[in-house]
Amino acid sequence: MSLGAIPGTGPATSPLPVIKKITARTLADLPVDRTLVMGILNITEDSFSDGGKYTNADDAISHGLRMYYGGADIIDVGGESTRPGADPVDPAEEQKRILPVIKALAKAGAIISVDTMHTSTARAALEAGAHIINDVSGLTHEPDMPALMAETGAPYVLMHRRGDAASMVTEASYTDVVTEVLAELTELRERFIAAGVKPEALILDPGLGFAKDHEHNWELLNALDRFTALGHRVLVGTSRKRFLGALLTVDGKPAAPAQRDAATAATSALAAANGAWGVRVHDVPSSLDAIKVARAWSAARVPAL
Ligand code: PMM
Repeated sequence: MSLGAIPGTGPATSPLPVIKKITARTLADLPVDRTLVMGILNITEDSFSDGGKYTNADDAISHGLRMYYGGADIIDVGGESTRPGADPVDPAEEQKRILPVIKALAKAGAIISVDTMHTSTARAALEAGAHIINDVSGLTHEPDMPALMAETGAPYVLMHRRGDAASMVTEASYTDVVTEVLAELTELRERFIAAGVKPEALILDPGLGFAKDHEHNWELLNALDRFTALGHRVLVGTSRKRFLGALLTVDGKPAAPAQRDAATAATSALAAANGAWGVRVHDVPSSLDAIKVARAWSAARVPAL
């Protein structure tokens, strides 16, 4: 799909000769009465679930628009795989992959987060129309990130991770994973606040699968209330991850990534019921439905006599 074919950005794509007016949305337009759904758009060769599917800009834009018009509140655009063992991507290459896609999606009115560990990419993405920076590095990568976020004031996802893509598997060692992840995130949060970032701009993420084994992920999910108690918005990323594949093992074989969406939707409903601000998912409609169910369920609560 070319840029001109995006509804509202060129001649009408419907039979009616009407040019739909797009008003650029802001974060203030996001719903506040339910958990938000962030649709994943990886423009990478090697992400574990969708690597290689959207490597050209037109395919990536089409998929981003599909998620946006399918109800995604935020589109999370990434140009570097974060899976264990992934090869690093040069920021110039990362920007070549993501900037045209960010510009097109922003023009269509989408709210965009950008999955990057690089300050130069974060800055360029915000200038291209992105709204949120989603940094999975746990500040292990570029120490200038707090200064950039203080300067721009943009919301920032502060995710917990130990080590880097090469070392994080061996760093998944904890005595009490919940207490240790909370303590490490709190320490990182203080570095952002000391640099001048407003607390309300910080979105915390326990970083499921990043230096965590399957049991760690379940324990962290079970303790979401301890993360929300820190007073920040909390984002949760379970989508299609290996711990769900392992849970769904049949005949000794873990379920393939594409067969993990129902389990992902179940975690979205539970995350919503436990106060998550957002869930980051590959399949938007199933998580959106699951969140609506969770919301209807808790809205019907009547005080006990
Ligand atoms: N997981 C992945 C990538 N980015 N960002 C946040 N904030 N939280 C996550 O859990 C997270 C992330 C890995 O999944 P992918 O390879 O399917 O994108």
